[in-house]
Amino acid sequence: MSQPPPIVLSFAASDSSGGAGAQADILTLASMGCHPLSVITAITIQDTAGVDHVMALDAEWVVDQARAVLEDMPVHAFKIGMLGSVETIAAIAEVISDYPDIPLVLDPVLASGRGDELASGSMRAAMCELLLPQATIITPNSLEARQLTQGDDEHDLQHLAQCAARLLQMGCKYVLITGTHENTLQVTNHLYGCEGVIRSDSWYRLADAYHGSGCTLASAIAATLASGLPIVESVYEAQAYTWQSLKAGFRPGMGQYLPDRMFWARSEAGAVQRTGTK
Ligand code: PXL
Repeated sequence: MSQPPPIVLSFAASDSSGGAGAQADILTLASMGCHPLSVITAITIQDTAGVDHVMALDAEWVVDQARAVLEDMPVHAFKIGMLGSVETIAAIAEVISDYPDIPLVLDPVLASGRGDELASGSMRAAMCELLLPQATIITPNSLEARQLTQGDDEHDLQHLAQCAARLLQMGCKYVLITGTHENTLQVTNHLYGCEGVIRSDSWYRLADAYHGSGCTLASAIAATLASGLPIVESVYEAQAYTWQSLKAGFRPGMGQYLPDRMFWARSEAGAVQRTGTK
């Protein structure tokens, strides 16, 4: 019998467009050969153009979903995305503190691609205080990295290396800052550890704006860590997977493009070869 799939627990909000959030995590994790466990933190009403409403679930419901599956199955990695409320952040922090050996990928979701706020100032503070110190890796884009580190001392923290150093000081082990929002020809992503930059990868800049690219990247890191890859390779493999899913992206509605996380299932090599119908 083949090996059972690694199990990854995603804490995320439902995205009715299927582009980001829990749906993005489930698609990515399944596409990368993992079994996704899904703890819903909030429900959004949204389409491919943006988020209209958010309803956070009671923290108790979030905890009960997590405890039920954690007591039943071995989990090989955690991935945390959009959180819904300060109470939920505190509750999740307490749950995961019981599992210090499970790698944790934290995607600090602050806003949608359209700019809709998805985390208040107090949620941002709670995330930094309670979740960041437990994270194996945090995956902000450059805007989020600046927002998470700004304003708490006299230094100019605009420089991304300084942002990374500050995030590492706050207690996570690694920081991957993505460069989509920087004014550069290619998109360059930097992985930082306590010794400074560990790897930098540049990718051909695709023309379109995608919804759910950050969730895809963070879930892909969780999938590769769950499969046992060391962090440096995990981050590369996850970027390569994400870039391919963006390149295969499609525009199902009137707003943004969505990554196709199942690109391989429709490629010539990966597609099921039909040999005839009965
Ligand atoms: O891409 C960040 C994100 C995460 N989770 C949910 C979202 C978004 C962005 O819109 O809606 C549910």
